[in-house]
Amino acid sequence: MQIAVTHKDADFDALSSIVAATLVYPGMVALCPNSLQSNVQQFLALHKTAFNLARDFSAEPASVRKLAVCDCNQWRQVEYADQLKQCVHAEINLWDHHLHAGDIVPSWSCVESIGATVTLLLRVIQKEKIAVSPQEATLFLLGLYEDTGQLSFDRTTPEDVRSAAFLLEQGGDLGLVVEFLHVAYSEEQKRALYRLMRRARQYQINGRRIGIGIVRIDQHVKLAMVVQLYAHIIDADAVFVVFENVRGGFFIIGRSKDPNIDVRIILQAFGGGGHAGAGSAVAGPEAGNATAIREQILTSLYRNSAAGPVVSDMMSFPVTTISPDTLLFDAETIMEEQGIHALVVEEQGRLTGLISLWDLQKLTLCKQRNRPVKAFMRRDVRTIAPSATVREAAHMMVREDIGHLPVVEAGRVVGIITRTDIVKYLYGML
Ligand SMILES: [Mn+2]
Repeated sequence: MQIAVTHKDADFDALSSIVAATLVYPGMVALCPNSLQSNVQQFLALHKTAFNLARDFSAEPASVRKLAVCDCNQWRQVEYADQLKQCVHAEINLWDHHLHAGDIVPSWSCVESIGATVTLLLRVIQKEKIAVSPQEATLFLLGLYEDTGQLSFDRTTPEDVRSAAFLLEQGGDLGLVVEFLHVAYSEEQKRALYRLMRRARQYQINGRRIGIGIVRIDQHVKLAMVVQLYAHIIDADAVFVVFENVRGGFFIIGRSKDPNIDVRIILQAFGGGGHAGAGSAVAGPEAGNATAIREQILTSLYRNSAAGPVVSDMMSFPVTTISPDTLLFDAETIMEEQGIHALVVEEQGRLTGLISLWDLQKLTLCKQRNRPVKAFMRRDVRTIAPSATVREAAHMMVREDIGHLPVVEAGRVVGIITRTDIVKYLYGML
């Protein structure tokens, strides 16, 4: 007897992984958890017979030779954990993309930082040329798309994307994938979202936009989707929502799309877990009140979200400056000679304007170039402090569509940061 198991409240990656395990290990049975996420449940209602799933654990524990544990590494997350632990003759193979150590001790494991657990199993399926039916391909695609945010999340790897291509070749149906990934929000979810939008506060922490909300709930609601949508609407780098139930318990959900904000580390303080990008924690009344939890999250965010490089690390220095009386013709010559695209205009050591090559190129008549810079320069120049993060500079440039930001400290221009610097930063070339 060989069994594939996964975590309770199974999502598509969990279900995909145990079904894929039955392909990788001939003779293995996938033990489907009783608790499934609602869209997984709807998908299975339609595809009940397409997969070889066992719905309850009926094997004699001593007869189990192999256990493939997929997409989780903690016994408390696995249904039938008590019976499974009695499978003393079973060799445990662990397939997972959660890197923190759990209490399930495998004799063999394939644990990697990758978008979806199913990608790890698909590696074997492709290598061994194991046949995949269109229904299986559709399910695997759902797992892959759900866990990678349709191949957009930070931890998505080139191999995840290649696996998606492979699954399409096997007849995976994108129409079904889209249908089951986007399930309609229930009335309760909508109410929770309205309440969250009204109550949540936004913070700027080390140049990042963080939303933190406290919401009281009086009934069972699938909250992860609500938090996801909230994060999307406010365009936050990270969000944390403390849900408080009538019995004084707390359910905290965190989401982050910033590689420097690790949700798992922040929620560990409340006994939670998950990924760097998504996690949750359940806390009892001993955690205090919701406001105290919010304060603790904020403290932890200030401490744990690395500020990243600052403007002074990458600004150009020294800055070539000209006076407002410099002729435009001369300004253009200076830029050409120095290979720069903008000049800072200063008068008695004070920033008074900025002129860019782009501005000059708009002047078509030659005689206009005999006029002083002050006739054409921009006077409403946005500046940034040397201690600001490069991220803040990037936001400002994108928001205001500007190519050059003079770096100003105590009223003096100490450097300049350009669009090219920002692009280099965004692409990690520094
Ligand atoms: Mn997963």
